[in-house]
Amino acid sequence: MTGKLKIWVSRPLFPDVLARLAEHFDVDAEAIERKHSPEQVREKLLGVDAALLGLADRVNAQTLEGNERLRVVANLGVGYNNLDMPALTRGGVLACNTPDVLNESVADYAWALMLAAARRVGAAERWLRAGQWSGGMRFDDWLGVDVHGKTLGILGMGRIGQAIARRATGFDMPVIYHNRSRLPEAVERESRAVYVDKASLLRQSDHLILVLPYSRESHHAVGAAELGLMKRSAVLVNVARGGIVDDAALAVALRERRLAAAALDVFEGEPAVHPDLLDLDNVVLSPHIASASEDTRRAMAGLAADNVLAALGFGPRAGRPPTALNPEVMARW
Ligand code: 8YV
Repeated sequence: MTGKLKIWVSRPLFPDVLARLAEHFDVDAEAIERKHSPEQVREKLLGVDAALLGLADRVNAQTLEGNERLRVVANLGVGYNNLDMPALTRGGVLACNTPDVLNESVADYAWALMLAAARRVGAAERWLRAGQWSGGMRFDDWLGVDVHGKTLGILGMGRIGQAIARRATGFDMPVIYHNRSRLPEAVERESRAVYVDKASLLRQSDHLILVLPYSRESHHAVGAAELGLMKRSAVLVNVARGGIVDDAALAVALRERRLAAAALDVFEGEPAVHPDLLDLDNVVLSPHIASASEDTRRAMAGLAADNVLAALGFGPRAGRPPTALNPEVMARW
């Protein structure tokens, strides 16, 4: 026992962030990316004071069982549906996430996916790489769906949704949104977004981007019935969480051309992808990388480290972790 606090970092991370942590902690950092079972998470957490976690690592009553030592878990992400907040709060464990620093990059990527799906970028590239262009191309081949001038719908209008909406100005797109609660008028004005009920959003959107948090209530928020309300020419984009879309129902709608195209960055049960989606050419698939720009991933890792260090009394913000979800637990330490 060195007397130093211990931290588990469950995903490979930037060396300079690990070095910062190592000034105050014994760092147990995973060198390779892998999925941990609940038993492995429990075992790791038993031996540490803090953890920096990937979103695949679930922390709940089971993984906290018998743990008297753990003080802080910091998620490498804004979403924290992997954390059972009541269980953490009961156990006196502080939870932190990385809001805001990723808003603009995730919004950029949502647009990238929307444009790629609408204009068939992935399928066209696969066709070209397969050497098929040499056989010629008809004037009416590769027809996609326009983006400019169409109605952009956003389901879930938090800070990322608002960043997505702001980008619509340059594309001359009216924006409609649905959210659990309506935004204050000033925010609506700034985002140029008009509130509609969910059914109207589904019916009127030419391009619909999902960016709502995952919860029991948002599970399969877009399933067969909701897809049935959408235009046949519509494009659906999910940068939120797998499980918000019923991927099996989506595959059927795409195969039957009841929806023009989709783009998914997240999947129910990822890294597994529903096999029916893999067979389709009118869906763009990407491996949960909406926040993965150099600057943003560095900012996320830095913020997660800031939270842990501050929570445990180090650095300029000692005692005041910048983005804690349940700061009230610190009074019980
Ligand atoms: C992931 C995300 O954190 O922030 C979130 O909630 O889903 C992403 O930014 C990131 O892809 C690492 O898994």
